[in-house]
Amino acid sequence: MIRAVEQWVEEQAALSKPDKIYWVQGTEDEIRRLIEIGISEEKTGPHQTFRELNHQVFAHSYLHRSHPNDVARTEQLTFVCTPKKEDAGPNNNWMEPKEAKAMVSKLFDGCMRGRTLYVIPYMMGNPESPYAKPCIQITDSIYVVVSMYIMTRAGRKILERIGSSGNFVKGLHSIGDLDPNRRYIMHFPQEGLVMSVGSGYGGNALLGKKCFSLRIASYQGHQEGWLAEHMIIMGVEDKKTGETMYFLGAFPSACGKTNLAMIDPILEGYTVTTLGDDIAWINVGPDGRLYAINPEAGFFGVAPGTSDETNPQMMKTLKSGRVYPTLFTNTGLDTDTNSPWWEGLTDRVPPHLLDWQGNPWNAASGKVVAHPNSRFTVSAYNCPTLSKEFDNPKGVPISAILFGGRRSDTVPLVCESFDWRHGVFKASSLGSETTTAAAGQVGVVRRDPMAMLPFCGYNMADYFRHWMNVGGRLKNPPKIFFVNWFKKDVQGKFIWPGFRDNFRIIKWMMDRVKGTIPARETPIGLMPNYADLNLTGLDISKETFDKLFEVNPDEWKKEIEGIEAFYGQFGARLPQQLTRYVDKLKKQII
Ligand code: SAT
Ligand code: MN
Repeated sequence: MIRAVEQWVEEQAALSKPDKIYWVQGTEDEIRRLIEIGISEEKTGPHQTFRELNHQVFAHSYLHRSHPNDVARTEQLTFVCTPKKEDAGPNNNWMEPKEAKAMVSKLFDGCMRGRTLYVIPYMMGNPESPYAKPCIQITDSIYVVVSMYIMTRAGRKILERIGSSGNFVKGLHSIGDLDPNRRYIMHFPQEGLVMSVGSGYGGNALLGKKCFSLRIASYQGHQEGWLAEHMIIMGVEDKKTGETMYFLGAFPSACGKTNLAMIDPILEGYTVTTLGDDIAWINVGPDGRLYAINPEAGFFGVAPGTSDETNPQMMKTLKSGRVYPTLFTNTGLDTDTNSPWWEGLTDRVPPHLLDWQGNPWNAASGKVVAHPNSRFTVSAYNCPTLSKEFDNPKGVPISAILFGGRRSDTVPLVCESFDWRHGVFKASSLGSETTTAAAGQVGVVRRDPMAMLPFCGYNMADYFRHWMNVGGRLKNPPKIFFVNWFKKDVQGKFIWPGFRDNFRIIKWMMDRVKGTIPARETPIGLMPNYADLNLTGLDISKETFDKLFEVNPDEWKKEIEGIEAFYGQFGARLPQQLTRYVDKLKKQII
């Protein structure tokens, strides 16, 4: 019955030559057994280990320590392999598919000798949803299997959904020997195939995440008329009317995306519900509105900086342990309590800590306790603010899309685009500062369109055109807003308090969506009037407000140069509309 899947698995097993093949069932018993195998591996091997943590502190939680060279995504080793180079675009590393396959196949040849090959049937999205997609991942890592349980809907029942068809996305993964010289993450969008070798890290190894749900899915969305985006999904309920408005939000990393998805509103009368913190699949519904689902079923978030202050809902999520285990990867360990610790978790640094590599830590070393990219992997169903619409097969109707970046100048606190097309122009030229490193050094602005630069599985010029086309099919397009929580004053201090106060901006957007307040027109978009932004309890004078919403011609001159340089690499493939927007802006501002 499941011929196509079995045949593919057999072929991969013939290549990688495992000792055993194990088909993942998806039962709780099974997870427990796999975790136990992982715990015993800790004693025998250096990698892929689980250590049981104190369930009193973080219920049902385990610590995993990775190889020290395998702690993040490796963009330079990530390829999009299309027959023609131009189809991958200047935004991707490219290799010819046959050549790429031949090269990685050598690395897969015999790589699972002495190991078990796990077959994980899984679904991105609720299996009931017409927008969900079935997949098979093969891996030789128990850490990856358990992570996929948490992050996706995994188990044998997905095989029935696939039936005898060959209609599933294929992911072949091996941790290989973890040598960065033999590490490749290869995407074959035309075949719906990912081959990843040499890394056990989330974005490289949980192939349902960035590899499939963004790179392959964005390609499929381009073919099929939908969008796969690097976005949070959140609902804001007005307690008085009981109505909920749904937002999407795209931000490059380190801009507080996960915190926003779980924001605790500073204004009375509203409840925020969470639907997703990383990826959204967006379709045009039968009524001509945009509908979004979260293809994932868990959160893979950065641990450092997460605390009861910055994200109390996430802390509750991590402590819940209700559904599935919770994994901590590369955090430190408080040996007195046998619980994870990371910078920012508590003000008081526990007296006895092991660092993320398991070595005793002392403050004098000047080293970090947790790796800056240490992570938690936790089921979305443990989140107390999870929306009751989370599993709605149709998704939720979207009223507004937010785009954001980290900019110390130029970009105002919030700005509404004139319409969908103008919003696409602004999102396609979105910039964000790389973190401000040494003293005095200003962050470098990197263009990161729609926060998708590392995740778009095809030429971004075509992607911009696709965004324009999707808008053309909408009867009721969402409003598009641009936010920048990170503007700084001359002393280099953040002007806007951020965190919970960001809800004030959300409230302004809600009023704009409802059409209850006017906005001020500027060359770059629509901005709030002082009287319409609820600033009660904040010390924001009219002067400060004006600074937050300033459109400075010198700054914008530089911005336009940056946009033109970025657009230049797409040549004639870039939609002309985009250059027309730049030209218009130039005339108005400079
Ligand atoms: O790529 S991951 O999803 O693992 C984390 C990230 O956003 O960089
Ligand atoms: Mn992400």
